[in-house]
Amino acid sequence: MKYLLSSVYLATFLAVSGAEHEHDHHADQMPLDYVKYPLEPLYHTSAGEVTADAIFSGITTFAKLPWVQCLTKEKGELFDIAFIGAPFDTGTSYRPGARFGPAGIRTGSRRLTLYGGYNVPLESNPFQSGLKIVDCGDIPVTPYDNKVAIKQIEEGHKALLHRETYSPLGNDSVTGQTLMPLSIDGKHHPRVITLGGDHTIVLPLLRSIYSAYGPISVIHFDSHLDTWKPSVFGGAPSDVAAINHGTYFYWASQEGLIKNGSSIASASCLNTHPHGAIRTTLSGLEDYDNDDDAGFKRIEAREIDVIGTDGIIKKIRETVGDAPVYLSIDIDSIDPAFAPATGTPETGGWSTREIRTILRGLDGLHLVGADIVEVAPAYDTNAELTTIAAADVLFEVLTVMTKTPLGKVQGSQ
Ligand SMILES: [Mn+2]
Repeated sequence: MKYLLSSVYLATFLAVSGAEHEHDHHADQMPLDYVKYPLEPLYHTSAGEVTADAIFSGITTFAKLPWVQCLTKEKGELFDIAFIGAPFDTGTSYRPGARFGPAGIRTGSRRLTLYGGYNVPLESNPFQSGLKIVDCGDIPVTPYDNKVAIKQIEEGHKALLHRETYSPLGNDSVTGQTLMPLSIDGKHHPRVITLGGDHTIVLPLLRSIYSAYGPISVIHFDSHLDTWKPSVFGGAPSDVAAINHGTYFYWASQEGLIKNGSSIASASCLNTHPHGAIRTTLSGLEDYDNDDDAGFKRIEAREIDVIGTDGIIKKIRETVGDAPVYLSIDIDSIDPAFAPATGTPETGGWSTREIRTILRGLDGLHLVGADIVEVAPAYDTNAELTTIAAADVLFEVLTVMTKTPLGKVQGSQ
């Protein structure tokens, strides 16, 4: 824990002094702080034997990253990428249990750094990227009142998003020109990866994202549309019921948090949000009109049989273009054979191999933030299939994020 303490001290000192951050110690702040490798432990017995304080022992954080209490006593701690849990599941329509998702995903992630964390296909180690990556624990979320919970999630996310980054944005790797932030407030924001939680949490997350980036494009992996009108999807009883895990994108669209589209013919180019792995039943085809209005472009799960992962990646990239983009992954996009522990499982989905390939295909995009949702560990197998799948999916997301700085060269789009 030696380094952790010194970094807290350093951050506090810099915050007080207002000095520019020095980053020549980046090599030291890789997240494998107290568990560098299983055979390189910090603890030695009196006989000089080593005890592997690693992977299957010790307190569990995402990928064994340093735990920083970002929302409470370490509010001054800076980071570049933060994992945060949102343990909320009172917006589910079928099987509840995603409130235990953050804890489950962390358990599934323990082995990510066993061999050091180098991502072979992406030729990069996200844990040695030089960025400071931490696990901020969970946002406190009430299980008794959705209205309050949704506000808590928004405020918790905003508190992280509007913190100064640990590292400067830097220069373009090709031209050497200074990079400019992609935000509308002109600031360089850290990136937050949220561990859900049911999918309802994306409404408050997008409210937070909007506060920094304005109306955003979204890449959404899910077996379901989640743009349903509340009147269609369980929202009739009350205003609280109207915001749930099948309607949050409807509200995000209504509130202008995401770029809106149009179902009018020939205007499909306006639809900037690719949905991948869609295979839900519908109340009727009018659900698709509604989905179009919210700006989504559907990529059905079964299309992979014809166009393959390359074709899926191409469709996603053509839809979203170069715009800054938010990524939301419902674990139910993956087939229940690979990820059974979820609220509304649908057969006929993608394999873990396929979705990981597709996520690596987002390399180079400007991901401003991401989440994985609907992991409900109570329905998992003893082999922890789902939580491991969720963690591995986030490993790809994290690698893509660390490879591409969140900036643009002045004058470019
Ligand atoms: Mn969903």
